[in-house]
Amino acid sequence: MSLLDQPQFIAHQATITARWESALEANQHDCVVIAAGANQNYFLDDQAPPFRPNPHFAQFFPDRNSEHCELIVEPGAKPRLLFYQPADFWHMPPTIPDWANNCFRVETHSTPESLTAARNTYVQGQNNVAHIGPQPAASAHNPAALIAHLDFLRSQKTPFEVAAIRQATAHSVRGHIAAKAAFFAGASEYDIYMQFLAATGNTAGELPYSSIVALNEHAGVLHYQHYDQTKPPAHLSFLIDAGASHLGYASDITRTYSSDKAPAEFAELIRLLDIEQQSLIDEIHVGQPYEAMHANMIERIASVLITCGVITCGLEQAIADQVADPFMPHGLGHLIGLQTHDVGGQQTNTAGALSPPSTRFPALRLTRPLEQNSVFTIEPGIYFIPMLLDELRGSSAPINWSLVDALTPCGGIRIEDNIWLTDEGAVNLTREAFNNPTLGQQEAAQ
Ligand SMILES: [Mn+2]
Repeated sequence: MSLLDQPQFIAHQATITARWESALEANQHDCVVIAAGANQNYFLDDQAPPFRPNPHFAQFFPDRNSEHCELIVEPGAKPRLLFYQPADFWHMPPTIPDWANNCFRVETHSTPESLTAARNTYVQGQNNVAHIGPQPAASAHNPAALIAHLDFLRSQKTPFEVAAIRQATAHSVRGHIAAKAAFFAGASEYDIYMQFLAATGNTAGELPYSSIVALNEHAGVLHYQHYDQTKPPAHLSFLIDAGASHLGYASDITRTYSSDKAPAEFAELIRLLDIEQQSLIDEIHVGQPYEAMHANMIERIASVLITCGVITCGLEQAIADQVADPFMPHGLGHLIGLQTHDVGGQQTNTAGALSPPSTRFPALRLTRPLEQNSVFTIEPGIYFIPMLLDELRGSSAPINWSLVDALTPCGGIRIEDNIWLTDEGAVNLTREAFNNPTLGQQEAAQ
């Protein structure tokens, strides 16, 4: 049964409606118009990328077939859905899903003009109407204070949202299993990507972010963006950072593999990083400051690099001198949900106060203490990036350069899981799916 037909979806609607009501009250808006938005063509072209609705709209209406639709949320009343259903023989016009009638007062419009006229009638006489959406609006367009309020609350996932992320994780894990097999069969990056995509059940346009499919030294490019159709002379290493989506919710998963052609130290680094990542996840609890976890992971990485002979001094000195920092130039993780890098990660309250990361970890997207029912990634990495490491060559840095040179053709390592934090501790949604890859298949078929 689809998640949208389950009682938890009705409960989700009630929760987010209540959030909007409190946010509207706190910011003195009588009501809000939330527009799904409309696609924009490429410059001088009649083609557009796949449509992604305004995430504030998608949280109520998790269906991409919602271009030009609008919601009106007004405290004390069932939200109103103005559904856009054009008479169009070029495209398949969207139909109102059955579940929508349980959640909204639904009405259909066949032209944008009729929809706009109806909306203006409904909000007439209301004070300080907020409009949230990509297209310009007459009044209170995307008020920052209102959006900050909602962004802060978005970190707390409803049971429906956790279930959707769980399904998205299951889809992605099926792709990862197919991709791993393709790597060990000697496929090109392009062919591995195709195997990944086919196994997820997503179209490319539904993926939450561009998959990173990197062989050998390409694994050392943090956001490597190509899919090489040529097989490399040898398959040393494989890094895949690729998620899938379900009902608009994202998963974000990374795995790294070593072949027997890579130096033995590379496989050992993967094995030890995996142990440290899981050990860190075991310690996660509500209230923990995320930046402290990042610092803790850097210490663990220093220890791993010493064990494998990359760092040549003792642990105390490696920590004091921050020797491991250039091997992990990225953040430990981020919130995830309707957006791959979900909003509010550096916010400390509904008023929009920010806590930026320290200058030592500028790439960290998540700095607020971890809360119950948040979903976030834990994704440590060990990279051999010449641009970063070459700055240290010739210095007294305690680094075994000949080993670095031997490992650089393997690029780098990242291991990324999606974590749901409950009052009883961390639930690792990603490991759960790898342990049961048929999870979510029934849902995917719908
Ligand atoms: Mn990530």
